[in-house]
Amino acid sequence: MNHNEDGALRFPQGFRWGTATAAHQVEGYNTNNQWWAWEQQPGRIANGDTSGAACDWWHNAERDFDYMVQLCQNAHRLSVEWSRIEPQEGRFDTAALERYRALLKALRERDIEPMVTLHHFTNPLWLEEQRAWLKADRIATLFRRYVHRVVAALGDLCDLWCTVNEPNVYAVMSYFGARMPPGWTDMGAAITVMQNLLLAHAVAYEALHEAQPSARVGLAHHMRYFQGLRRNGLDGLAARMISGIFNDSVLLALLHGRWHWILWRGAPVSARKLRGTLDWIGLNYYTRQRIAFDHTGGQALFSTLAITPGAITSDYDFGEIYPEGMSHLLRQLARYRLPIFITENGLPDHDDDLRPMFIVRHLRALWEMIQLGCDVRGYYHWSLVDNFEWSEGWRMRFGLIEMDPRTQQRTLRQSAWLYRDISRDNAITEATIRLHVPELVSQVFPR
Ligand code: IFM
Repeated sequence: MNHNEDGALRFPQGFRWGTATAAHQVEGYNTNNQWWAWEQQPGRIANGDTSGAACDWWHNAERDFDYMVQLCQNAHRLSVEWSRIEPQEGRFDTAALERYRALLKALRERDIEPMVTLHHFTNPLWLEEQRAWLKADRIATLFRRYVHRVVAALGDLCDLWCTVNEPNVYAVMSYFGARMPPGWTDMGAAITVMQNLLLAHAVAYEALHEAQPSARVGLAHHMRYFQGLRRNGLDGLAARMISGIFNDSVLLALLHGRWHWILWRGAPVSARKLRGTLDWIGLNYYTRQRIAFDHTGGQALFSTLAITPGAITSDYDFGEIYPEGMSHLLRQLARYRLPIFITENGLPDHDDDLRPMFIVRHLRALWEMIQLGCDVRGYYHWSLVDNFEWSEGWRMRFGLIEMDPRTQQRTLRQSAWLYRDISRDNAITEATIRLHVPELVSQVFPR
């Protein structure tokens, strides 16, 4: 066990402590993508919010990079915005690539290792208008060319790449759940888009390795810990089916080279071509998801999403706080014997009354899994600073740092200091827990 004499829970040397963000959520005025257009339509975003200036990173991300230093972070996951880099089909904007170079340099100067995500929910308008994610050959060609340009421009500053963020969330929410543009409710389209996202991942994997032999390429996979709501066979069965589709289909394709039954029909290539295209696995973990069987059809496939009765949930019932779910999923991922990053983990909690407990309990669980042999290399908290939360607009506050989008004023939340202390010590110490969350001392350090 990685304890010190003082009983501190130590993380492996070189462990990455960071935060994660996405271009559209922080940069501001990304007017050339499908999300900007969607935000202008009445009724799409809670409270009629728009991303607007977001966190003003396009002009001044460096202000928040300085906070990362103050908070002892040594890693940051950010994304690059395709609609800035290729504003028109085939026309690449060198000024935009220069700005990304400046951002990566600014991180490096601060000893913060960047992880760059290439696709995080947004598409250039021209690409969206072509419905390119529904066309395998088209998207493979376009994504390959875009990735080649990005790695050519940024490859000397970054070798840790995340191809696609949450392919399952993007496919389902955009093409079936109608919560993201184009707002469809077409299960067939969602399946096609999911297949094509996995194909695009594999294409990017190849392109990145061609251009940069040292590249370390992975994908950020959103997994929920699915469980039946009631102790009856049918809820359990429904939970297993949904878990197979939402969680396992990605792993099945990229690690086993097999299409899940739901993705098999009409697949653009043999899944064998996708096999072996992960150098590491990224886990975005937020919550446990209960599933209730519904013989009338439910939300989909005879299943309805539910929350454990009486569970502690974060703002707007975003999700139940359940760190044990992350441990279960890590146990599953560890079987693949690849390095793992927690590429996202966090909660919306405006008044920060739950976040300190959330962080400590998840990091305690993570530490335990590392002791059991899980090769977890880093943890990226979602997020550094309050940012534009898609269809929830500005009402869901995920930041360690509070940010008022009207004034850009930042205020560090208590949990920022807690996370700072853990990152600084590369350990959870009793002193840190006593200082920030004394009520958890006996849970974190049972005698
Ligand atoms: O804000 C999002 C992020 O863009 C993708 N993963 C989940 C986060 C919180 O909902």
